[in-house]
Amino acid sequence: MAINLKKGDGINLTKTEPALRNIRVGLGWDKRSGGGDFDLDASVFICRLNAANEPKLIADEYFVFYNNKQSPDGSVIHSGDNRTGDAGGDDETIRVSLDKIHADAREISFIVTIHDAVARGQNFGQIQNAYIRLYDDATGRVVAEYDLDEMFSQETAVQFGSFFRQNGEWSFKAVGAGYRLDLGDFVGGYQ
Ligand SMILES: [Ca+2]
Ligand SMILES: [Ca+2]
Repeated sequence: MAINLKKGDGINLTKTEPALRNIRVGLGWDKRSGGGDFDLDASVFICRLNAANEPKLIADEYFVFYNNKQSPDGSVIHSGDNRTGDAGGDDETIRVSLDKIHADAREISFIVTIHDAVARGQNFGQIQNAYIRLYDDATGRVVAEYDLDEMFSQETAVQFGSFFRQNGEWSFKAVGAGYRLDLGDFVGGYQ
């Protein structure tokens, strides 16, 4: 059964999902009738740890987003930019093959942002049916999900969660931290 995550929840899937190797992260949202367009973006940061144990991008190309749809190691593939969320189901997806990830990678973090949120005066609370889900890509089963419009109504960015590698083993930790930031702020922090 999928775990419905609450704000700030931390869950460790190492024990409950030991077989997870191929993951899909799905971001979905719908336009409000009569409202303007909302452009949500799903992004991934594939990081090593620096001397201070902080996650930093292995290289700029390991930031996977709408303008860089595949990591150089081929482990992370983005479906491409969706600017309206018009269709049903997942509007943007990111696939991750844990077995292909660069040997130096220790952390893979997933972020959702609203494009131009400040300029457009937007936040998640104005969007309909916004969610982010973690699937087992082999079976399509939902492992965990956040309801973004209810949980993060005042915010413009959410750190969904991260995969961590320790001693060769990957685990996923949901973070569920909301921010009033844009994508550029996150990129600065991971460089
Ligand atoms: Ca988008
Ligand atoms: Ca949609």
